Amino acid sequence: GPRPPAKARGGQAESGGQPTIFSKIIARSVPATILYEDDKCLVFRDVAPQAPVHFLVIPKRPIPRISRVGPQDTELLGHLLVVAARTAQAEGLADGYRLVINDGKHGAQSVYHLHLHVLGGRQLGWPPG
Ligand code: IU
Repeated sequence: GPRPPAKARGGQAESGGQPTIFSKIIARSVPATILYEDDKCLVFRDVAPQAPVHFLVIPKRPIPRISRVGPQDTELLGHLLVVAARTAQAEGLADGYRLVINDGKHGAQSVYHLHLHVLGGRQLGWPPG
Protein backbone atom coordinates (compact mmCIF):
# COMPACT_ATOMS: atom_id res chain seq x y z
CA GLY A 1 0.00 0.00 0.00
CA PRO A 2 1.00 3.65 -0.07
CA ARG A 3 3.72 4.67 2.34
CA PRO A 4 2.91 7.27 4.97
CA PRO A 5 4.65 10.59 4.49
CA ALA A 6 8.12 10.84 6.00
CA LYS A 7 8.23 12.70 9.26
CA ALA A 8 10.11 15.84 8.44
CA ARG A 9 10.98 16.91 11.97
CA GLY A 10 9.43 14.62 14.54
CA GLY A 11 10.90 11.34 15.68
CA GLN A 12 10.36 7.90 14.26
CA ALA A 13 7.37 5.88 15.39
CA GLU A 14 8.16 2.99 17.70
CA SER A 15 8.19 -0.16 15.61
CA GLY A 16 7.16 -3.07 17.76
CA GLY A 17 10.06 -3.95 20.01
CA GLN A 18 12.52 -5.12 17.36
CA PRO A 19 16.23 -4.87 18.14
CA THR A 20 17.73 -1.58 17.04
CA ILE A 21 21.14 -0.65 15.74
CA PHE A 22 22.18 -0.09 19.35
CA SER A 23 21.84 -3.83 20.01
CA LYS A 24 24.29 -4.34 17.16
CA ILE A 25 26.68 -1.82 18.69
CA ILE A 26 26.47 -3.71 22.00
CA ALA A 27 27.18 -6.96 20.12
CA ARG A 28 30.06 -5.28 18.23
CA SER A 29 28.52 -6.19 14.86
CA VAL A 30 28.30 -2.45 14.09
CA PRO A 31 31.35 -0.35 14.97
CA ALA A 32 31.27 2.57 17.39
CA THR A 33 33.80 4.57 19.37
CA ILE A 34 33.26 3.12 22.83
CA LEU A 35 34.19 5.23 25.84
CA TYR A 36 33.07 2.96 28.68
CA GLU A 37 31.44 -0.41 29.22
CA ASP A 38 30.34 -2.52 32.16
CA ASP A 39 27.90 -5.38 32.64
CA LYS A 40 24.88 -3.05 32.65
CA CYS A 41 25.65 -0.28 30.15
CA LEU A 42 27.67 0.96 27.19
CA VAL A 43 28.88 4.49 26.38
CA PHE A 44 29.86 5.49 22.84
CA ARG A 45 30.27 8.63 20.76
CA ASP A 46 27.26 9.79 18.77
CA VAL A 47 27.90 9.24 15.06
CA ALA A 48 26.39 12.68 14.23
CA PRO A 49 27.67 14.88 17.07
CA GLN A 50 25.67 18.04 17.89
CA ALA A 51 28.43 19.47 20.10
CA PRO A 52 32.23 19.04 20.36
CA VAL A 53 31.54 16.25 22.87
CA HIS A 54 28.40 14.17 22.26
CA PHE A 55 28.13 10.66 23.56
CA LEU A 56 25.31 8.24 24.40
CA VAL A 57 24.80 6.12 27.51
CA ILE A 58 22.65 3.05 26.91
CA PRO A 59 21.53 0.11 29.02
CA LYS A 60 22.53 -3.27 27.62
CA ARG A 61 18.97 -4.43 28.31
CA PRO A 62 16.96 -2.92 25.45
CA ILE A 63 14.35 -0.77 27.19
CA PRO A 64 12.67 0.99 24.23
CA ARG A 65 12.02 4.41 25.77
CA ILE A 66 11.95 6.29 29.06
CA SER A 67 8.14 6.33 29.13
CA ARG A 68 8.21 2.52 29.35
CA VAL A 69 10.30 2.18 32.51
CA GLY A 70 8.96 0.79 35.75
CA PRO A 71 10.03 0.53 39.38
CA GLN A 72 12.24 -2.45 38.52
CA ASP A 73 14.42 -0.10 36.45
CA THR A 74 15.19 2.37 39.25
CA GLU A 75 18.68 1.09 40.06
CA LEU A 76 19.66 0.76 36.38
CA LEU A 77 18.49 4.29 35.58
CA GLY A 78 20.48 5.67 38.50
CA HIS A 79 23.52 3.79 37.25
CA LEU A 80 23.17 5.32 33.78
CA LEU A 81 23.17 8.81 35.31
CA VAL A 82 26.23 8.11 37.43
CA VAL A 83 28.08 6.70 34.41
CA ALA A 84 27.04 9.74 32.33
CA ALA A 85 28.45 12.13 34.92
CA ARG A 86 31.69 10.18 35.38
CA THR A 87 32.23 9.92 31.62
CA ALA A 88 31.53 13.66 31.21
CA GLN A 89 34.25 14.33 33.79
CA ALA A 90 36.63 11.99 31.96
CA GLU A 91 35.85 13.86 28.72
CA GLY A 92 36.93 17.13 30.34
CA LEU A 93 33.51 18.80 30.53
CA ALA A 94 34.40 20.82 33.65
CA ASP A 95 32.39 23.86 32.48
CA GLY A 96 29.20 21.82 32.30
CA TYR A 97 27.15 19.82 29.87
CA ARG A 98 23.61 18.72 29.15
CA LEU A 99 21.84 15.38 29.61
CA VAL A 100 18.93 14.71 27.27
CA ILE A 101 16.49 11.83 26.90
CA ASN A 102 14.21 12.07 23.89
CA ASP A 103 10.93 10.16 24.16
CA GLY A 104 8.61 9.26 21.33
CA LYS A 105 7.46 11.33 18.39
CA HIS A 106 7.16 14.70 20.08
CA GLY A 107 10.47 14.14 21.83
CA ALA A 108 12.10 13.46 18.42
CA GLN A 109 13.25 9.99 19.45
CA SER A 110 14.66 8.11 16.45
CA VAL A 111 16.21 4.98 17.99
CA TYR A 112 13.90 2.96 20.25
CA HIS A 113 16.57 1.71 22.63
CA LEU A 114 16.72 4.01 25.66
CA HIS A 115 19.71 6.36 25.57
CA LEU A 116 20.97 9.38 27.46
CA HIS A 117 22.61 12.03 25.31
CA VAL A 118 25.50 13.89 26.92
CA LEU A 119 26.42 17.11 25.07
CA GLY A 120 29.15 19.56 25.95
CA GLY A 121 32.25 21.43 24.90
CA ARG A 122 30.40 24.58 23.79
CA GLN A 123 27.83 27.00 25.19
CA LEU A 124 24.42 25.39 24.70
CA GLY A 125 21.23 27.37 24.26
CA TRP A 126 17.96 27.13 26.18
CA PRO A 127 15.17 26.38 25.56
CA PRO A 128 15.81 23.51 23.13
CA GLY A 129 13.87 23.45 19.88
P1 IU B 1 17.35 10.08 19.40
O1 IU B 1 17.28 10.65 20.81
O2 IU B 1 16.68 8.74 19.26
O3 IU B 1 16.90 11.03 18.36
O4 IU B 1 18.89 9.91 19.16
C1 IU B 1 19.48 8.88 18.43
C2 IU B 1 20.94 9.23 18.30
O5 IU B 1 21.65 8.10 17.88
C3 IU B 1 21.21 10.35 17.30
O6 IU B 1 21.90 11.42 17.94
C4 IU B 1 22.07 9.66 16.25
O7 IU B 1 23.07 10.49 15.72
C5 IU B 1 22.68 8.51 17.05
N1 IU B 1 23.09 7.37 16.29
C6 IU B 1 24.36 6.88 16.44
O8 IU B 1 25.17 7.38 17.20
N2 IU B 1 24.74 5.79 15.69
C7 IU B 1 23.89 5.18 14.81
O9 IU B 1 24.26 4.23 14.16
C8 IU B 1 22.55 5.72 14.70
C9 IU B 1 22.18 6.80 15.43
I1 IU B 1 21.17 4.90 13.39
